[in-house]
Amino acid sequence: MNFTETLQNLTGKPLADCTDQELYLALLELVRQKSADRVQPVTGRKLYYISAEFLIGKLLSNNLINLGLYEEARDALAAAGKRLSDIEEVEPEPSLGNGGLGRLAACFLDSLATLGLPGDGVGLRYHFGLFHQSFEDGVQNEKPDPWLTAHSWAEKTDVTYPVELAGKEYTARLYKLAVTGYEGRTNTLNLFDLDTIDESIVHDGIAFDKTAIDKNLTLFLYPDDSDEAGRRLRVYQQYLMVSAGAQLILAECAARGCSYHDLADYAAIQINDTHPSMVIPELIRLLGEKGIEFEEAVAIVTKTCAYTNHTILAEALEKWPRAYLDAVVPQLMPIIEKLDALARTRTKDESLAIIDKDDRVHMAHMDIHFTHSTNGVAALHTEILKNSELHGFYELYPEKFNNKTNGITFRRWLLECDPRLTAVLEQRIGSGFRKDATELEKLLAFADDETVLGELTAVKKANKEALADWLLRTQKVQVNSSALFDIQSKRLHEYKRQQLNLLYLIHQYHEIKAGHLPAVPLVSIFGAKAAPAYTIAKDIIHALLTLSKVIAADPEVSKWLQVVFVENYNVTAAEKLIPACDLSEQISLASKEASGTGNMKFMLNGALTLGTMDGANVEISQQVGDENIYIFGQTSDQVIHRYAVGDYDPAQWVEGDANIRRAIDFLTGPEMLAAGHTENLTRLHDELIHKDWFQTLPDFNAYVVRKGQALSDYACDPMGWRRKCLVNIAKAGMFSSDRTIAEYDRDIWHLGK
Ligand code: DL6
Repeated sequence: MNFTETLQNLTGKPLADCTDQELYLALLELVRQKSADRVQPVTGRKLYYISAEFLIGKLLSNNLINLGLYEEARDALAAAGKRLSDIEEVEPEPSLGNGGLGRLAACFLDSLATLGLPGDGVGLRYHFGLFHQSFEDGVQNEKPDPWLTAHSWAEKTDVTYPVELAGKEYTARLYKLAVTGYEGRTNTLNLFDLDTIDESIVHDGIAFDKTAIDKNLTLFLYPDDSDEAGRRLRVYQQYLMVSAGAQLILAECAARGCSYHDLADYAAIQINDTHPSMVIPELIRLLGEKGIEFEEAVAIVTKTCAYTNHTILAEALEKWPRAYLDAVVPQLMPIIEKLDALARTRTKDESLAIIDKDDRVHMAHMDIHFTHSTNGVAALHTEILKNSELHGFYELYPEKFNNKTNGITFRRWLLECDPRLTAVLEQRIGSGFRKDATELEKLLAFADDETVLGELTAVKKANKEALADWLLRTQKVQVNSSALFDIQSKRLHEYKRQQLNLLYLIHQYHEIKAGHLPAVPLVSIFGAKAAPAYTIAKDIIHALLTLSKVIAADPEVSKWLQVVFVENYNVTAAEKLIPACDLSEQISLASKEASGTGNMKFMLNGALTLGTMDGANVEISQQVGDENIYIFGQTSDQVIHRYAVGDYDPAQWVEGDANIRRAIDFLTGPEMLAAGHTENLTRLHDELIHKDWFQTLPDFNAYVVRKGQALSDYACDPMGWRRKCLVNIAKAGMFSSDRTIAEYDRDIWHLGK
């Protein structure tokens, strides 16, 4: 049976007579059948990657590519007058993640399955994901982002586990989502939910009764935690995930012959950030129920579990008030107390305790004491953990610390999102890079080949035009596709410094008004969601949207400069933006971005990085060499020193620098106030002058100069620019998540053995 006939069997009618929805469902079913054929038995150790986030994105095209069906499907549909791209649009995107942490988890699942390794995800089946972002009157608005339909990728099972929350028993139901590897095996993403969730309790955007646990528990990822009920709700969610997950792990291992004493021979558990940390005491508790004594259970769990740290931001390292845990998970508190006592026998250093003197439970501390591995996610990040943030732990357990530089799956971030570039690469260097990313280096042989450089230029042009069409269709924004596309897309956070870019744009506005025209017109594109309770982040969004209006209304400036803020930035939007980017903004305050993975995606798609020496930017610059990246700003040592001295006073920078003062004062000047809201703009203005916690101002001038250099290189030396792009693509191989996963397996998991 050929592909058309197979699909027709599923739709029950000629493809030409089907709606896109019917074709989508038929393809979904086909993928299900084909991926089921690739499920393999598990022998030896299997990985369970527990994570609050799995930012999987739309799955149809990714699955078709991984199963080797993409071209056949596209051609069969085209023969019936249908377009696969239209059918892709039918699929709702699950917004089960917030940013890099969740997308990393999704890339890891792809690589595990591609490498043929047994490794499943464990998480929650949020009904409305993070939230859907729209802009109204220049302000971020939040709404639910539903993705669950009658026929979803996540299939309901009969498997349930009891979970006790605040003394009451709830029933966690397992949903399974097939994870297809590229020419690999099929693994599973296990997502837990309650049958009692009531979506109708959500009102006025994303508000709901935070105390109705049976109805609200899995409605949203990261529910607002600005009040106590919200914070407790996060504890409820985390325990549902780890308790159901731990029960699943023990049941699966037992079914394969595990006696529980030998759990570490059957399971490797990776704790992705601190959200799943309670899996440690929960496993100890469950092993106790199986008759295993505390000391032995601790040893088993330590051997089985490993922890990944994804941030040095103290506020993101969770510390739960003991009272919350007493209320929500009283069954765990005696175990956590015993773990705290045990940890205290290993060190007298109070700052390494699990329960501190203010009765807060430090989840990361529990992870480090009671897992066998703690890893950072980029070389610099791991060094900072070892030398400063977690130095005491490093002294206590030097053997536990290791680095695993993040990576991205090239199936989604090259093959799927940039078919034009993929075609050029295949024509020039063959298709080996699909499975062995280091083969991209073969492209270096064409670094001086004007034909190939011309092909790369044509790809970028076509991708920029495609993005321009998409922006027009979805955002009602018209952009000049012959301008330089400069993109900063990532979570909105002060440490990522979208505000630095904002100040640059204001500076450019003034320069253009003064007749100092840039080397090339610039379209500056942003994509970012701000946490609903993060006031300053929302003020930054407002300032950018307001500036965008001010510039658009000024014909003198708008010929040269345009600011576009994409609504509801998600994986689908990223797949449009990244292939079309010329200049990738990676401008976090050095030392604060653990790794970044957007930086890798942009590089792979032939954008040049404008960045600080932070996170994986450091390794990118080592790969491509100084001449193929635009680095600026303070080093992490300088930043850490400035924090340590504690004398940073932004007001002095404002007073001492006319350009900085002009840019900051513009925020509350007449043009902006006429177009925006005084309250938001004034708050941001004051924050920058009086706090500027992430040291925007000391990096301002260096940023302006370096960006000016990039613009002028782009305009004055197009071949030189394209050559740099080629080097970036060729050197991206090290950032494949296949490499990352192979390292985790080699050093931490030892899967299948
Ligand atoms: O490791 C994945 C990703 C890194 O690439 C980012 O640099 C890092 O910010 C992110 N971490 C988090 C955790 N919380 N915070 N902040 O999202 O992890």
